[in-house]
Amino acid sequence: QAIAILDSGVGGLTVVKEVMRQLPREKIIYFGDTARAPYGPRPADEILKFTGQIVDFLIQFDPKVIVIACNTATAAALDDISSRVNVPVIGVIHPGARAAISATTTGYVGVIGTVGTIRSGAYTTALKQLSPYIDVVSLACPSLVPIVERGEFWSDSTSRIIKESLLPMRNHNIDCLILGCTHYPFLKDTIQEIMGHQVKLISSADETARETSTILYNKGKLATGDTLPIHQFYCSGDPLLFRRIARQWLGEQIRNIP
Ligand code: DGN
Repeated sequence: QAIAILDSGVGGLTVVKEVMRQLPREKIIYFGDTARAPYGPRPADEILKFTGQIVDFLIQFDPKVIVIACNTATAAALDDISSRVNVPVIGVIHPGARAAISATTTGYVGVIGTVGTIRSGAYTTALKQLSPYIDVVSLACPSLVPIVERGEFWSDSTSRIIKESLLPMRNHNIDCLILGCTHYPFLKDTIQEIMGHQVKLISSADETARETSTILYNKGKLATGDTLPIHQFYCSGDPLLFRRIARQWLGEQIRNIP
């Protein structure tokens, strides 16, 4: 049985990488809805519908856990999906919020994400549940996902777009910034440079992989055995572009994408 991981596109590969690192024996089946990305600007009911379709596809593989490695889809669909499938479903927002709470020392936390994630207020709710006195500054950065989906991580225009997007966040005295979109770790170095090194960047990938591991452990479902798994990757859009980005991010481990 595999761990099923989904995203609107290539962003969930940031979670895949961390799951591979923490759980190297687990087989992963990934679906990136690259043909319909970005989800960020779409209405919540459409995101719910798309996420449901992907889960219907992944459930055929009889996964032992489903990871919604997309903040936008987590905000719109986690509760609905959890209530209708018989497998544990993990989102990325609570793990991200937990990681930020343990990282902040001043209690001033920034969150960047898609329009859908920021509009949902899901991070503010999750952070305040964990620590009521936390101050949260949220900012939607809709221009960043398309850059990542095109695989343009390092151009001058990419840096300019990131800089312009983050400008309002730089006026706040935050000590950590949640990358509240699984696409953003692809742009981490530039984001870090623009925000300054006093700001700690939080990606939910690490904590999400840990939660996956805990759930599998508690259910007695951690993979055993010595053979390394062969992962499977699916996308709904251009497979060559997907493969290029996945290879760049994950390295040789995905050499055999068909
Ligand atoms: N990776 C998705 C997220 O974490 O929100 C990006 C959503 C999108 O498609 N814009």
